[in-house]
Amino acid sequence: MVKEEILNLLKQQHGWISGEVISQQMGITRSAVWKCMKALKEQGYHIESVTNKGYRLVSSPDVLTWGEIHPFLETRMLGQKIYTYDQVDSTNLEARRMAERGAPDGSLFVAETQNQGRGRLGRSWIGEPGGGIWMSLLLLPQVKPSDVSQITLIAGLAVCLAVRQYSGLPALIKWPNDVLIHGKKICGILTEMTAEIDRVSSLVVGIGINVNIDQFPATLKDTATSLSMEAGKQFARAPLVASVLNAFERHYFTFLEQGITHEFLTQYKQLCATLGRQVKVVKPGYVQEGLASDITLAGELVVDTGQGPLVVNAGEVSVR
Ligand code: BT5
Repeated sequence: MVKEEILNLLKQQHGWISGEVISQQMGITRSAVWKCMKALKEQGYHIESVTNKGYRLVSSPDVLTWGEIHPFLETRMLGQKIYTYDQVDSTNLEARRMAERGAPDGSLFVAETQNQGRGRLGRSWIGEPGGGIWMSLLLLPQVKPSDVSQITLIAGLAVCLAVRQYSGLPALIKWPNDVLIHGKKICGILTEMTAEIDRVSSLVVGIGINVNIDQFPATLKDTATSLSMEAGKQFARAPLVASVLNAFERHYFTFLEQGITHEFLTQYKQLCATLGRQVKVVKPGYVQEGLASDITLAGELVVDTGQGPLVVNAGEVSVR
């Protein structure tokens, strides 16, 4: 924590700050200051130190720590507690484990590498170390299990808005919550809950965003993309994490008070690439084709099949 506070001081200073001043402000010895600077340098911070001048922060590494994410956060709850990992099996699994150990509402779990990254329906999520944002949010809302599909829509819109604002790229949502750029997947979301019959006990929203990845394995190269491939440049990840959380919290708090609003749905539909497209609905033992024509306030997709509208809230939809 002392290290984080020293980092904050360096960031606020925008220039030289003496070891003497830091040690007085923090109430620690000069040698403790030196040790913290050494640890920050080892983490990748470029800090100059000159006798009689002190210390100066030259540049920060692209790390997803509290110190890098927090300055960009405008939230009251989301990300107020951040758990960071170099490596974890899956941030969703870790969030669930930590929920059982009392992690607070809104906690963020973020890892540089997942060795068991998970998609929906037992599929896997592939993400190279440090190439993206692999994170999960723990939410403890007082809602019914049937409300969870709406929170899933909020997550999709939040990522879409954040990616657009941060990168200027034309991100769109594939219902319910994949985010695509030029038809290729840049983000996948896995929402998992533990619930009793009529009440959600905890909800984990796992979000994977491909940021600085320049090559995908052959199996994904036609369907996946990253911000760096689309924009031709690298992006710092921490501000994007914060933008997603900022957008998520705005819509999430409104949802907890009012449910899904017409304003939300209008914005969602404007950014939804699935509407107006021919889709195939695949459920166990059942395949139907039709035109995706609307999204309901409950978050379901309406598909016109020619034999009346089909309302889809689970199962799989693929755009033809
Ligand atoms: C998803 O599932 O898209 C949800 C992915 C959620 C990942 C995050 S990362 C942080 C958190 N912790 C986890 O363990 N998971 C969450 P689904 O719609 O089932 O899509 C999975 C499919 O997407 C795979 O079968 C691949 O075809 C494809 N895929 C895998 N990795 C990808 C990537 N990096 N980019 C784009 N597509 C990918």
